[in-house]
Amino acid sequence: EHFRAVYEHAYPADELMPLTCRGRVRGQEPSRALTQWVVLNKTKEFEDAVRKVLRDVNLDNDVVVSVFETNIRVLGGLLGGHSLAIMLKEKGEYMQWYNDELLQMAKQLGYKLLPAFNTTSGLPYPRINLKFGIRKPEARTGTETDTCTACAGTLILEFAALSRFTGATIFEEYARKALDFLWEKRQRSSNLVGVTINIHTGDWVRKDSGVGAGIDSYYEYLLKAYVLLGDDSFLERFNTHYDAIMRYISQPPLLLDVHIHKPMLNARTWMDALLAFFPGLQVLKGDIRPAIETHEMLYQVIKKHNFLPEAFTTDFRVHWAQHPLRPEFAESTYFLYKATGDPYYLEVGKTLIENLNKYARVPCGFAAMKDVRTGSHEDRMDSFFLAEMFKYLYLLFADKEDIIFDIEDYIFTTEAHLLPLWLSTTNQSISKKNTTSEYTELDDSNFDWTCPNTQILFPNDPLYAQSIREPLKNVVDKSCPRGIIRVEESFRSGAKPPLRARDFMATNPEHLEILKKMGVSLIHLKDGRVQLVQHAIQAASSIDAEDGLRFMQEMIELSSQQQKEQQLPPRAVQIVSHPFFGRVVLTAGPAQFGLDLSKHKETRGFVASSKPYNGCSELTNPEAVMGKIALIQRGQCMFAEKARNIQNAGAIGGIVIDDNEGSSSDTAPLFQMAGDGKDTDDIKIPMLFLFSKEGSIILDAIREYEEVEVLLSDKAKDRGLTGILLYFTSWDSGEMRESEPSDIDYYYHPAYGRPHLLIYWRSLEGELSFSHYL
Ligand code: DMJ
Repeated sequence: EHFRAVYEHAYPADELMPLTCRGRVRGQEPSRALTQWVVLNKTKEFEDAVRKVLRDVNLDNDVVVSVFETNIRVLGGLLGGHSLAIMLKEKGEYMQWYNDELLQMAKQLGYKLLPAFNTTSGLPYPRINLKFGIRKPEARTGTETDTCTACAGTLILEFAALSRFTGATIFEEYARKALDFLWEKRQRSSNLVGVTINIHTGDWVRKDSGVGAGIDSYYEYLLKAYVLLGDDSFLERFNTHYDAIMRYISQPPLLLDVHIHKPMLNARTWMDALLAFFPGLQVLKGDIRPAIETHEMLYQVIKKHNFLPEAFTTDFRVHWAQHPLRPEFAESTYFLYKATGDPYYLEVGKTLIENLNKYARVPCGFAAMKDVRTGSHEDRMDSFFLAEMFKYLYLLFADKEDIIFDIEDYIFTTEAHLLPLWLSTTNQSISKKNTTSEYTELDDSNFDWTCPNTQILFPNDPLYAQSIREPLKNVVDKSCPRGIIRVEESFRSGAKPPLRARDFMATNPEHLEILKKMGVSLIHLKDGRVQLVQHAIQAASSIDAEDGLRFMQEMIELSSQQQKEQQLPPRAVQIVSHPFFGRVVLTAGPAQFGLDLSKHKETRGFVASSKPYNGCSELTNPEAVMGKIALIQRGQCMFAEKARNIQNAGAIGGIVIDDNEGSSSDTAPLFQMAGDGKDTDDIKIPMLFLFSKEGSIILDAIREYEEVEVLLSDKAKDRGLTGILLYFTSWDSGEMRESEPSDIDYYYHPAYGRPHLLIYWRSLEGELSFSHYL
């Protein structure tokens, strides 16, 4: 019925807008939901749908698309359609006219994606223009430097299938090269990967690591590439990562992001909905126990909020309230049911369907939830709802006889398209990289429940899964703060925590151990500060939980005291030269020494980088900074020393740029650059501090325009504009919503001939989904 609704109201647009009963168009891309017809045993409808795709689809549109999404949704859809078309043709009744047309279209699309791989690393650019490719001015893309790990690591199934179906080896080669590069770049001591990576240098841009947004399907594709292609190196890589995931990220029943360099430290206190696919992957791996535990925890979150919120905290409160009808939980439910045969999972499926009907169903389809708390809707129904959610829910309840082919002969792509396993023995001409030497034997205690098949794993013990779920029965409800009265009493009694806030050092392993016991997690922020969060549920005992609360109380008092001492009005660095003309104003921190900009006239001048860049010794390029505002990097010596060195070289001011990659005034409070404890009256020039994100705007501007003039002042000078107000609109939903400041990157692009700033807003999946021209 709902497939028909899509055709009736939306076709040939990409997706249905279920509230307004219209089609959502981004380009005439092929239907992304072909395979469903066959799975649902609607063979005739499948045949019609294929004909429509062949008749109406044009792949040569001037549209910038995500390489990742186009691969998993469009290329995967075409290949899945082709796989089932040839299966049906062979059966002799349907699709007799079919002559590999979908495959030809897939090949055409594959070639269109290849220019994205033109990087030294072999990692693809995140986006490509289907008509103009990349980097040409008309392409409007190709300036990106970063991509997400999943974006670069979720290609091998579709690309290898394309190569093996067609004999054109290039696709599989490119996908393998990207995977090889990611594997090389894994953090060697933790064996984890970060969320985003620079496609040119291979440096990790976001060094947090989990199994959800931005990484998820990289892991999925390593294991599935082994299944589809039979190449041991993929399994070895997967097992190495899996061991690291189970060691650091899996904190049953939670899966919590950590830092790749400091994997014992949590990077967040919330989880995202995308990680709900992980129990399903664990089933494929054969590690059933943690799969049951995490799935059970997620199910309780769903029962509490009706849907899995886009993100939820470790005490199961809503963190991001949207729910775009994501299918991951249904996917895991299906695989767990297959593995255990426990009818409990049918009940789970029933609840999912009831909630969808009750809260998301609208006359034209199912609408995404804008806010699971209020039940409000968004006018969108993503293609994954049909491609994945419907398929997994149908398959959960389907008997073997309901499906006209043997689903065990296929592997599900991340978008639930089906690729035949016989591809493993077809056109195997791709040379495999020998990684065996790098593979070290693992402690396989994590794999106790490993089993090589997805048949019913515990036929003789139907209560097995239940016995694992039982202790977790109330995990979500239990997480509400407990023992408040007792804690207050013990506060009154004046008891002290085992570690005093004023003594705490984030680098002391013993302190970290105590923190862990008290249920306090340490989160390293991008700007180098640390954030502490306590969850009583994670403490070793209720006494430890109380100690944790006392410690946090002390910490709050201590930091509010420190903040009072540090409060300062921000200063500004304004770029005034062509083509910015004062429109870019960067928030800056003042110094406790040098010219006080709040009392004196602002300082205006061209900028020049000092040599050495840290400004910690006499400058070797005084002629370059003379009469200019010197740029100096933070670190290695006192701020005052830097100021003296640039002043001696003749600079009229200085800007210190943070050496902490990714720091920004959006996310970190400004601070005052302190003196060196001595008399700093000799420093006469003004000094300002910029976090790295703001600093790189100036550095990028120098790279592109060479001559960059700035104004250092106590506030932005009015040049017709008092500042820049930005609204971020979701490409997908058209809705305005707040994005996290750290999700925003700034780029200058000279190719358009007029001054502007591109701002990319990363979606949850790490996709660069929006740009704005000023
Ligand atoms: C799907 O498009 C894919 O499963 C992808 O790997 C991540 N999640 C979305 C749906 O939520």
